[in-house]
Amino acid sequence: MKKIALITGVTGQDGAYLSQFLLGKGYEVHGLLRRSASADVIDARLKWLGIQDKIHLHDGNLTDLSGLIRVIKEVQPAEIYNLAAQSFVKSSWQQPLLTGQVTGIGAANMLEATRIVAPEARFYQASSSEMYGLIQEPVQSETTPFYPRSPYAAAKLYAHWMTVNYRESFGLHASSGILFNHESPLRGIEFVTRKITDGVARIKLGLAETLSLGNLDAQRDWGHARDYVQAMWLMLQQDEADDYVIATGRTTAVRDFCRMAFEHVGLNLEDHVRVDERFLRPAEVDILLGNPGKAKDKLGWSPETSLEALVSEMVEADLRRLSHHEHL
Ligand code: NAP
Ligand code: G4F
Repeated sequence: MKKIALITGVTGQDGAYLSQFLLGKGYEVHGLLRRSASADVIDARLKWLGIQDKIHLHDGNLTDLSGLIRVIKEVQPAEIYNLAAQSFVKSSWQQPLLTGQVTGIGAANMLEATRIVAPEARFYQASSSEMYGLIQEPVQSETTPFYPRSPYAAAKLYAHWMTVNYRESFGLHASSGILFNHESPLRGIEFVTRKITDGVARIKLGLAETLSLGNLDAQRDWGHARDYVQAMWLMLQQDEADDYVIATGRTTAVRDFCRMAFEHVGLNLEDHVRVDERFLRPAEVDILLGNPGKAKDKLGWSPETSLEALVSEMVEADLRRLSHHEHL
């Protein structure tokens, strides 16, 4: 009998890599798909990985509890990965209530649907290092106090505590992964790493001359999404549910990520990068740096991809994509 997994956010970066990983482990993978008028492009990431025909897709939306109950009832999953969210921090100031409804209440809907229909299922919540916000300790771990700095982070914090609460109140096997930034060639183009690697590829190919960015001094602990989805799975294989920081333990400024990407194609960032205040945020998270010690000790997890390898994989993928007019 194949183990059955249900993934919300299956069309996103992590959903695609997690699907690929679970298929490799012999799982039957089901995904929640929100209806879109652009149905032809919505599964672009699954197509990019060549797995679109192997996933069972179900119509549903995180804001629609009755639909979630229906899908969980139909699928009867052993493992549920709640990855769906309005995940772009900058947009959360423009759409604070929608972000709360999807990223916060949406997670509560998933927990509630699980409790009602599949209380034996193991549940993963995609928590975020953004919850640390205005950092209270120089290196953040599972015991560092939170200080959210955006509507997105506040919504994630609610979802995080609801996950802890459902574990403690109802005995759900519900774990929360506090993931630091993770990137890949499948990262959305609006996030800074992919914006940079796409911009560098365009400049290299003569399709653009400049790249406009916001705060170049912000620092992030960047890993590879392919490594991070393995940690999600490992959390659900433990006897006891728990919360884990997933990070590399190395932090890098946006400026230095950018420099590495330009140097990869033999160009200088100073010749091409412009600072545009449209990309600044009302409140910034200046620096994030995670301590993945607990994940290493208890899950046996460590990141495998260096930042250098990540930058080079992303730039090469964007060069290829633009040269072959591929959509993503
Ligand atoms: P992503 O690429 O933005 O994917 C988000 C997914 O959520 C997409 O599949 C999207 O569907 C879906 N979604 C959005 N609103 C929905 C709704 N109302 N109902 C159902 N589905 C909805 O995000 P990601 O980078 O893969 O991240 C996965 C999760 O981890 C997110 O919860 C994110 O907040 C969290 N996280 C990410 C990072 C990171 O560095 N990547 C770090 C910490 C936590 P469409 O394709 O239709 O838009
Ligand atoms: O790539 P970002 O948009 O990611 P951010 O805000 O750190 O959020 C991501 O990671 C979180 C985990 O910590 C996730 F929870 C969340 O869902 C998302 O995946 O921005 C990174 C940094 C910021 O400090 C931003 O101000 O880059 C800075 N930045 C500078 N110029 C820019 C730009 N960010 C974007 N998106 N675009 C710019 O032009």
